[in-house]
Amino acid sequence: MYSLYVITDEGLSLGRSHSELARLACEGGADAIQLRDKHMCKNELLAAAREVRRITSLHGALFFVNDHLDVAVASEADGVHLGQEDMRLADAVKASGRSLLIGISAATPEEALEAERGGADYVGVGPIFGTSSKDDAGEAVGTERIAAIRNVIKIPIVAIGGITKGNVTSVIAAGADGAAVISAVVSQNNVREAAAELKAIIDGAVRASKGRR
Ligand code: TZP
Ligand code: MG
Repeated sequence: MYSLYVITDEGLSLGRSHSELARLACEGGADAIQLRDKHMCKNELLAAAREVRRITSLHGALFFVNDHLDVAVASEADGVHLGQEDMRLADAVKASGRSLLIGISAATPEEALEAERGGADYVGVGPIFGTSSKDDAGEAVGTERIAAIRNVIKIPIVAIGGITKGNVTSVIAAGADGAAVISAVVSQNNVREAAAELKAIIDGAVRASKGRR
């Protein structure tokens, strides 16, 4: 459900739009797309969200809106992704009338447990590795943090931050259910192929980790 989760960011996309990125990533096999835009006004964001909704529906991929619950509802997204400084989970659960999936960024086992208890559908854990895609991402927490969080929660863990073809296997082996990426897909010349390669590696790593359990 969350094995390859691609976050669209037009600032890192070599000029490609959210909807183009979503189409190419879905063609490459992305399971979920998150629309992330810190610059657009609400109306522009909603228009982009409606396009990404149409594309993700065609491909059977989940669609999340970053930060904006109202845009998620208005575009009929599957869910919203909220950071620790965004609308609080309890308020989001109430405001969405339980009609949206809710993902929460959690950097520590405490935050992850609080998210699970509050009804979150998954947690985004990171930054696992160093990243220049988010200015305020903070210190890399390493794959050990995934294992520590896996020990205390049951809901899916989507690891994020600096994840590439070269290190994604270690993230899944540590207990993540999937990986969320910007640059490893969105900034590549061939977005479709980058998504397909990453997806194949993740699926192989998930099969291997299930075999070990
Ligand atoms: N949240 C934590 S790290 C990050 C976000 C949005 C950026 C991930 O981008 P990349 O290019 O996959 O490191
Ligand atoms: Mg946010």
